[in-house]
This record gives sequence, C-alpha cells and structure tokens, in this order.
Amino acid sequence: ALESMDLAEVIVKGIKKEAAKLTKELLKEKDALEIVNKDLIPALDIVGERYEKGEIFLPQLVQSAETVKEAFAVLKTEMLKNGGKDISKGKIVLATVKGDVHDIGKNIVKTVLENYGYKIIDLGRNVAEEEVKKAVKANNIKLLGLSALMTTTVKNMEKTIQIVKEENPDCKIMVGGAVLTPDYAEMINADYYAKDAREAVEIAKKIFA
Ligand code: B1M
Repeated sequence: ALESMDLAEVIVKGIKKEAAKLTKELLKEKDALEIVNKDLIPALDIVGERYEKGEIFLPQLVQSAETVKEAFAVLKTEMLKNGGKDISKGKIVLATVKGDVHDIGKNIVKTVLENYGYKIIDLGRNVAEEEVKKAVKANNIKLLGLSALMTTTVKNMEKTIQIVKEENPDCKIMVGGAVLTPDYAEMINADYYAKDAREAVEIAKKIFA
C-alpha cells in the first residue's frame, strides 16, 4: 500500500522516512512552490482539522510536522539551486512572534524570499518583542516580517509591531500566518498582509523597488 501513497497522505500519516523520496519524485512533475501549495499545506490543514476535532493528538501533530520538514528540506535545496546567490536586493528580518513555535510557514517564506535574492535575518520562533526591535534597529531594516499561527499569539504580534514602530517608524512590517486576515493585519497596525510566500515577495519588491 505504501507504494501508492502520495505525499499528502504520507504527511497526514506522519511517515517521515517516505517524505524525501516522494518529494523528489514529485519534483519531476511540478515545481517546488506548487508542491508546497498543493501538497504540503493542504495535508497540514487536514492534520490541523483532525487535531481540532480530537481525532488525533499532539504526538501525531508533531509527527506530521516533522514529515513536512523532511519534504521541505528537499524543496528548499531545489528552490535555492537557481536563486539565492545574489544577496544585494535588500535585508529582511523574519520572526515568529513570542509564544508561538509554529515556523514551517515562516521558513517557507524565508526560502522563497532568499530564492528571489533577499538577505534574510531569521530570528527564529518564539521571539520576544525586544529582540525583534533590536534586530531591526541594529541592521537598519526597512522590512520586517512577522508570523503568528494562533489566536492567542496574534496579540503578541500586535505588541511587537507597537514596540518596533516606536523606535523605527520607517520600518515597514508585513504579517502572515493562518489566523490572520487583511482586516486584522490593518487593525494591529501592520503595513502589509501576505497570504502566502508569493505575496511576501511582491511586498518585498515594492519596498526595495
Ligand atoms: Co499547532 N496549532 N499547535 N502545531 N498547528 C495550529 C496552528 C492549529 C490551528 C491547529 C488546530 O487546532 N486546528 C491550533 C491553533 C488554534 C488557534 O489558535 N486558533 C494549534 C495549536 C492549538 C497548537 C498547540 C497549542 C497544541 C498543543 O500544544 N496542545 C501547540 C502550540 C505551541 C506553541 O506555539 N506555543 C502546537 C504545536 C504544533 C506543532 C509543534 C506540533 C506543529 C508546528 C511545527 C513547526 O511549525 N515547527 C504544529 C502544526 C504543524 C500545526 C498545523 C497543523 C499546521 C501549521 C502549518 O505549518 N501550516 C496548524 C493547523 C493549520 O494551520 N492548518 C496548527 C502550514 C504553513 C505553511 O502554513 O504557517 O499558515 P502557515 O504559512 C503560510 C501562510 O500563512 C503565509 O505563508 C505561508 C506559506 O504559504 N505566512 C506568511 C505565514 N507566515 C508568514 C509571514 C509572512 C508572510 C506570509 O511575512 C513575514
């Protein structure tokens, strides 16, 4: 049965050791970002729904996330093969906000931006507001990207925006993450909302035009 299992199924079931091989096979048919959007993310959505309904539990959620990381490692190599060398287009700080350890989305956005030639200063996940502020200031950053995945952590996103803007009024801030909407982004004083990695690139192009 394993032979006929597709990547999404492997992710949902959390079969880590199959992920890289299947991803390489899929790369013969579609490009890396398409696999992210059509295979990885939909599979994680299914996992999220099942978790919410109590059909699966935290260990399975973790297992699926790890399976995605295996798949994404292959995609990342592919994406950075062609781009990523010219790092002169602009520096962007990225972080997942305090209290939030979800970083798959941020890492995808990071890779795609790198592929387009931007230099990313990745502060990681669960990043305190002050740390973001310092990094923006120290590197004279014109574009900051924040990610938040939970209704509880978008509040920390709002705080981070406030603290960063106090000392760095010229730094533009884009936000993303499954719980956000354009309206909410506006409400918490973000300058831009990005639905996905591609939109993040469009925003970067505008800022560094
Ligand atoms: Co958690 N989790 N999780 N989780 N998890 C969610 C977010 C949840 C919606 C699942 C659910 O119940 N349906 C739910 C939040 C509920 C809520 O707040 N409304 C939830 C919960 C409750 C939790 C825990 C609290 C569970 C627990 O411990 N009891 C816990 C939280 C820990 C913490 O943060 N303090 C937890 C833990 C985890 C794992 C560690 C197991 C794992 C994350 C592993 C990791 O990231 N390293 C995990 C996962 C995998 C998920 C789901 C299933 C998938 C998230 C994901 O990676 N999606 C998620 C349900 C879901 O989203 N369907 C869920 C794929 C990713 C590519 O999408 O991040 O949206 P996303 O990124 C997109 C866009 O949003 C955009 O571009 C990306 C590419 O298209 N984008 C940006 C994102 N950031 C951007 C930034 C930008 C621009 C665009 O500019 C900077």
